[in-house]
Amino acid sequence: MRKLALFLMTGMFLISCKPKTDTTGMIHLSLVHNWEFRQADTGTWMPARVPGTVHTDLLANHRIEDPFYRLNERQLQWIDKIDWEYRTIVKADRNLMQKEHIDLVFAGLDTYAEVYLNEELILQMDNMFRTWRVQCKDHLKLGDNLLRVRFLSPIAEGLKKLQAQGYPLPASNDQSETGGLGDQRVSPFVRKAPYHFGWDWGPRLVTSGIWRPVSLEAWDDTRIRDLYINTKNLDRNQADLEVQFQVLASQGIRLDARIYVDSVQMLEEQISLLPGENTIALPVKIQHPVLWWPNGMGDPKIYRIRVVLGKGEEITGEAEISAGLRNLRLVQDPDPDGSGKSFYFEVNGIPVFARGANYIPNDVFLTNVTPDRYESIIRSAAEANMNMLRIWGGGIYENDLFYDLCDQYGIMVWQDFMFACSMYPGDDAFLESVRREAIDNVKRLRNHPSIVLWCGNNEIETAWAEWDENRGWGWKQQYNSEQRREIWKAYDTLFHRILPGVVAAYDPAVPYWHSSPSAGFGQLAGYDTKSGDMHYWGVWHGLHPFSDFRKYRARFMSEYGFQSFPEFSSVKRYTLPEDYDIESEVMMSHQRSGIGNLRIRQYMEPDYPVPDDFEQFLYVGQLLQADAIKMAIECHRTDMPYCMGTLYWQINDCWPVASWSGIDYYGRWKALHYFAKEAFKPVILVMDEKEDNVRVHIVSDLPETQTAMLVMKLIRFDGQELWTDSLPVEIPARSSAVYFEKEIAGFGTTNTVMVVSLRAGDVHTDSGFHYFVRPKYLKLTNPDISFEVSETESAFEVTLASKALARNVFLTAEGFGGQFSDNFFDILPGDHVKVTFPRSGTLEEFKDHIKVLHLQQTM
Ligand code: BMA
Repeated sequence: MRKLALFLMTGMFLISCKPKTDTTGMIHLSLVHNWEFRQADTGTWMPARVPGTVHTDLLANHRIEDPFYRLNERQLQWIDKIDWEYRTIVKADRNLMQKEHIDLVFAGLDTYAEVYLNEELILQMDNMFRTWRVQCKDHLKLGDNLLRVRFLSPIAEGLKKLQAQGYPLPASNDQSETGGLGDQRVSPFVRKAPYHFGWDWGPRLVTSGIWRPVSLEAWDDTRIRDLYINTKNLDRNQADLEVQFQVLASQGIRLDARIYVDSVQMLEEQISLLPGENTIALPVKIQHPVLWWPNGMGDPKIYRIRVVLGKGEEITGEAEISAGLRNLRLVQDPDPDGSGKSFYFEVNGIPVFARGANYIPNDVFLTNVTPDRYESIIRSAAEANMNMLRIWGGGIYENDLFYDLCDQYGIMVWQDFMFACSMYPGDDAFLESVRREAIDNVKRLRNHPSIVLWCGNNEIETAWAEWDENRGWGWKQQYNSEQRREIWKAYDTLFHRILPGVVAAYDPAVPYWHSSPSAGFGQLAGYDTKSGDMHYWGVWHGLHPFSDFRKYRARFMSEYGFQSFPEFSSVKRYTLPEDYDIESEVMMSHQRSGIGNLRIRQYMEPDYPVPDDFEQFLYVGQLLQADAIKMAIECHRTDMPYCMGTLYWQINDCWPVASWSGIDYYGRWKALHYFAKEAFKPVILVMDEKEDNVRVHIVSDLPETQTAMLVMKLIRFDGQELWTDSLPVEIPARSSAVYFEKEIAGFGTTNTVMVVSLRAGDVHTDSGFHYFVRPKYLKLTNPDISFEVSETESAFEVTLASKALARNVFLTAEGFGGQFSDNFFDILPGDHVKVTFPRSGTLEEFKDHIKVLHLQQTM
């Protein structure tokens, strides 16, 4: 008790957060300050950050070492086995206490938590993905109030559930062994981000904590919630909207409702409220609406829509949201010959080829992801000409900011529900928890025009393979018939009833797809399906050659990938020089795919010289990955309109690791991201070889026909031009075709490159290089690269020149934040290439830190 009194006293001296009162008189009191934490019931209280996690608080208090450094993760496995507690003082002043209603709102608690207000238990939670709100006026007193949250070990709770189930459930990526749990995999039972339990690109760090903001909300008469814009009809001339919301009213009352669109009042109407919850729907028409468009198709217009309730001048309730107007369809039309079905998104009546990647959470410690990091990843996606990200089901339903940014940058979101690579329990409590979780998140996110699909899960349908005894990942065969029936029933209930039911009820304009990949209900996805979406892992897992990306066709390719390491300057941040070997214990611990290093070598050997030098090995590995994914993207795009989407695995990382990512944990673009930027341009040239010929394809995602000139050259590595030809071309809107073919014999050799460019008038729209042999057989000579640096107000400009052909020139400026506007590019002899880098420090310093690596050096 003495300790508590002391804490209450010291609490008074800590910075307190000022309550904010809005125009309606509603008080918002943010409770993210002055928290302390400790191991439950014992130990000393230490300062804590909210939102935060136990791990990050232990680190900040120097109780543990950096979890991402070398092998430290292994020492931290005790943290998830015990309980933790957090506390703060809530100061309730007269103003607050006079309010009729006071709610305590937790936007997210990870995961099993008991909340005590003045030592009375007021809330128990068991689902990280839900929002929790509890009326707490009866438990609050004027002055200081102790708010305490006790987090129960997610492992101890999970083990109880596993025991209750009586048999284990499959969870392929749960690294229970690392956690000291043997084969007891608890992740399917715990509604918590699945990747926290480990993945084939992630560590096992099972967090607890107050991971989203917490606040008090106090009001008197009315409170508006769940404001939702339901687009009834939308065309060029008019948008017919239904503005829906709930009003909680203390008493029966008549009020004026006003609706503003971008600050212009569009409607005023009297509404009658009954005491309690009221559902209101008001019609609003916008003349000549401005539509929301995906990146590259037009501006992503965002409207601000505000609802105000009141009487005369007095405002009693107010709510505002952002929304975008777009017509959306997932088109699955039967093919004319009846063999399959299309699978593409149509936005505002226009078919969209989806160009993008899969996305995982940006950190194992979610509260370390700053707004800048969110901005950086979404901007990187947009800069790389992407128009879609798939929020993969093993992570989280992202923060609002993520979707705001996707709305602004025109990035469509394929949103999985958080289920991946596991089967799940089917007891009533679990199913009800998931139903509530789905409602919370669909309601929270449904006004974002960027969300174009709700998808049940990642890879579970294909792993279980209910419709074919001999297919799947060998899961179902482990169970007796009764267990199998039980497990499938849970799956069927979750993904074919509960989740689609929630989407239909709360976000009817957005389609639901039950699993990725899937060929459709009752059919199995595989490499031979002509419907649905596909994950093609023949390249990588199946050791297929890169050229098989052309062979395995899909209507929509939602996953495929190839690994690489982060660049050397990134690797240095989590290793010591003695670890500089991809097989060292530390590097292996930052490589979670059992076959990862083997595969990289297996694919590198036939294509590239395999460098002994560690730094060069990392560099060549990145080129290999970039080649693979570039080829895949080109195959999928040239196969349009049969194929209408390509999303590679994966855009980002959640810690420093070898993985399939195109951007490493520290935000550095790998060769892949630069290559993807080129391959995702709206109009691209694709060169490939078929039988004895080299071919030039042009793919256009543009909405109108283009006329252009195709200029082609054959250049020897010493600069000699051996051949040239040009061809006027007309490129139809949204098309893919071959425009030129030439026999290779007597043309392409080991020391020549075919350079093709496309010019529309004076504008150079794309260019591409085609080499006729694998990189390791290229007869490269020392290109003798020279460079000059100049500066503008915001950037350094580096101009490079080379005497002979320079292949895959990789620039680094270690110690300088930011990245080069282009990298891993080729320089033709006699040509100049100019790249920029964000300016910081002096020009001289920057120049001294520039390092140039190119392929010939690895030979
Ligand atoms: C896909 C994903 C992830 C995995 C990746 C690489 O199947 O859905 O589960 O990390 O492959 O193996």
